[in-house]
Amino acid sequence: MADDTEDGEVELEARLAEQDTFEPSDAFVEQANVSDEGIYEEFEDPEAWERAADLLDWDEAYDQVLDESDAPFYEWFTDGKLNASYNCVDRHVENGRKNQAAIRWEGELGETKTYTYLDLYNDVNEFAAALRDLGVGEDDVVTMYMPMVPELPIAMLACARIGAPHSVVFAGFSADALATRMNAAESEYLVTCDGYYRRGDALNHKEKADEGLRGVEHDVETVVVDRLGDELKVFLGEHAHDYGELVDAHAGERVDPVPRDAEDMLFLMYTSGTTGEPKGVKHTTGGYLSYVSWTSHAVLDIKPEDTYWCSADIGWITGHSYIVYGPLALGTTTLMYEGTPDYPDRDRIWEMVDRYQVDQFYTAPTAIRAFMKWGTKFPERHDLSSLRLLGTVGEPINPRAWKWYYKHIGDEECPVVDTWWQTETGGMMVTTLPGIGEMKPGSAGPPLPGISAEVVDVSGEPVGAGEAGYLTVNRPWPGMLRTLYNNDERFVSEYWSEYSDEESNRWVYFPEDGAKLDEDGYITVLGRVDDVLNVSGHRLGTMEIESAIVGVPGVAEAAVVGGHHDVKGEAVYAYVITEDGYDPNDELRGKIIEGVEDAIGPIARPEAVIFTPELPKTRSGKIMRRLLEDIANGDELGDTSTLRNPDVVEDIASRVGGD
Ligand code: 6R9
Repeated sequence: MADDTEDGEVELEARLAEQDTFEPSDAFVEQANVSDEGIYEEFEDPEAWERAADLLDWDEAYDQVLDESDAPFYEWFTDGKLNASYNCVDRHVENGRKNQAAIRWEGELGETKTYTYLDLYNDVNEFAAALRDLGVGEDDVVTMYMPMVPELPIAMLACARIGAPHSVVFAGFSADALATRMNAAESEYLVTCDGYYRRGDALNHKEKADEGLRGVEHDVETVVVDRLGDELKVFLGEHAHDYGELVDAHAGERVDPVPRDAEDMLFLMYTSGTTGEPKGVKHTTGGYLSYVSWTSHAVLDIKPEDTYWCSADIGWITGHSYIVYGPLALGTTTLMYEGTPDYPDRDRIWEMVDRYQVDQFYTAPTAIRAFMKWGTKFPERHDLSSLRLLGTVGEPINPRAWKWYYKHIGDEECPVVDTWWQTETGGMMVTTLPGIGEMKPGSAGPPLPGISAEVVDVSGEPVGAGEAGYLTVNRPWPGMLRTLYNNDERFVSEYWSEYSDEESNRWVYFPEDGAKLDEDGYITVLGRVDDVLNVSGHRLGTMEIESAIVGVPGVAEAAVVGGHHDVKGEAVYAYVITEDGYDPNDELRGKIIEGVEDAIGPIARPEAVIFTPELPKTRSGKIMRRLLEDIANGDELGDTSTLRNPDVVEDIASRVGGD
C-alpha cells in the first residue's frame, strides 16, 4: 500500500533523523507556567515544596513542610488540614468560575456530556450524601470498578469529600482481580456499572462485578450506574442500589467537605509487584494533591482556560493524577473519552482534538506507535493547531516514535514531555520542564526540581555519564507513597532495602527500573529490572500470570517473560510444561489463554503459549528468564553454561520457530 505513510516517513527520516535535541519554541516559553531556570536551585531546599502546597486551599495551615523523624515513613505538610473535593470543585465555584466546564465526556458512540464546576459540585454533593446514607464513614475504603464514565470521577470526589479513601480497580481487570483487591482492603462498598461500549458492542460489566463479589469474604453494599439504559437491563438484587435512584433521593443535598489531615489517606491503588500478591499503594491527601497539582502546572503547563486531554484510563494511576486530581485542582477542563482510539475510524482521537480544541494531549508510547503504524493520513484529516503541548508516559519511547509525535501531531511547535514516574511516586519525577529544557528524544530528561534521582551501580555508587545502572531517588518528595496498605514491612523491603543504609539513616528509594545517564544529567529509563512486564504501558507481574496458568488443569509448570512487540512494547510469552497425560495441543492453549484472561484480564493475554518438556534452570533450580526472553525475541542465546540442562534451550528455541 503506497500511501502517504511512506512519504511522510521518508520526509521524517530525512529531516529529523539526524537531529538529537530540540528546543521549545519561543512562543511556548513566553507563555509557560514555569520558565525560570532558577527553579532547580530553588528546590534544593525542601521548603520550596511550599510552592506546591500553595496551589491548594488549606483549612488549617501545616506546621512543617517535611518531617523526616521516622524515615522512610516521611510525612509532609504535617498537621495541615484540607479536603481534596473542596480543592477540586468548591473553590472554583466560589471563585466565580461555576460555569466553566470541569469535565467534558464523550462516549464511544458519540454522546457527549459537559459538567460545569457547578454541575460537578451538585453531583458530588448528592452522591456524597448517598454514600453516607449507605453507611460509608470516614476511612472506610470504597472500591470502584468502572469504565470511563463521568460517574467514576464523581464517585472519587464524593469519597474524598467524606474522607473515605477509594480504591479504583481497572474495569478491564477480571472478577478475580476485583475480589482480591476488595478482600485485601476489606472494602465493604462497591460502585460499579451495568456495562459499556467497546467498538460499538455493549459489554456486560455487572456480570463480571457480580462474579467478583462472589469471591469477597464479607458483605458489600453495591451501587450500580446505569450506563447502557435499555440496551442492558440488569437485575440489582439484595445489597445493590441504582445510582440514579440514590442521587435522586438526595437531590439538592449538601455535604460539608470533611477536613482531612494532610497525611490521611486519599486513596489506595493496587499495582503489580514481583510476587503474586498485588501491592496496595497508599497516597495521602496533602502531599499527593500538592504534588499532582504542582506537576500539572509545571510540566503539563495547565491553565484554567485550557481543555486538557489525557487519554489514559482512570483505572490506572495516570488517570487518577492527570485526568482527575491534578487538572481539577487547577480548575481546568479535563476531557474524558470512553472508547477506543480507532472507533469508528483511526482518526477518532484527532477528530476529537480538533472538535474540542484540545490544548495539551498526554498519552502512552504504545498509542503513539499504533498511530504511527496507521499512518499520517489520519491526523492530517484534522486541524490540530490548538495543541500547545504533548506528553507521554508509561514506558520508554523510542526516538522514532517521539519524532513522529513531535512532527505529525505537534507540527514541530509543541514541546514533548516524556514523563517517567510510577504508581508509587504519585506524579511525574523525571522529565524536562517544557518551558525550560532542551528535549532529547528517547531520554526522559533531568529529574524535576526537588527530585534527587541518581543512576547507580549495584553497590549504590553513582555511574558516570554514558553508563547504565539502576535508577534511585535519594530524597523524599510530597507525592511519594506512604506505605503499602496494612504492610509497612513489605513497604520497607520492596522499596527501601536495596540501597539504603539504615545505620547512617540514609534512605534511598528503589523504583526497580534500569536507567542510563548522559553528560547533561539526562536520564534514559531502560525498563524494569524486576519480574514486572510493561504491556502497552500496563504493569503486569509475571508471577500473577504464571499462577493463573498453573491454575489451569493439565499445566504442571509455567514461566512467563516479556518479548519485544512493535506496538505493545512488550508482549507476554508463556512457556508451559504440561502434566503427564495431557496433550500440549491447541485446546489446552486456548484454556491457558482463557485462564489468564479470567484471572487478570484481556490485557495479560499471552501473545504466545509455548509448550516445552523442560524449562532452562540454573543448578540451584532458578528459571533462567533471560534465556527465555532471548528465545521470545529471536535473539542470539546468552550464556547457557550455568544451566543444569543446557540442551533444553535449543530445543525450546526450535519450538518457538515452528510455532
Ligand atoms: C505512570 C505509570 C511504572 C513503570 C515504571 C517504568 C515505566 C513509566 C516511563 C516509564 C520509561 C517513561 N515507565 N513512565 N519508562 N519512560 N516515561 O506508568 O505508572 O503503571 O506504576 O508503571 O512504567 O518501568 O517503573 P505504573
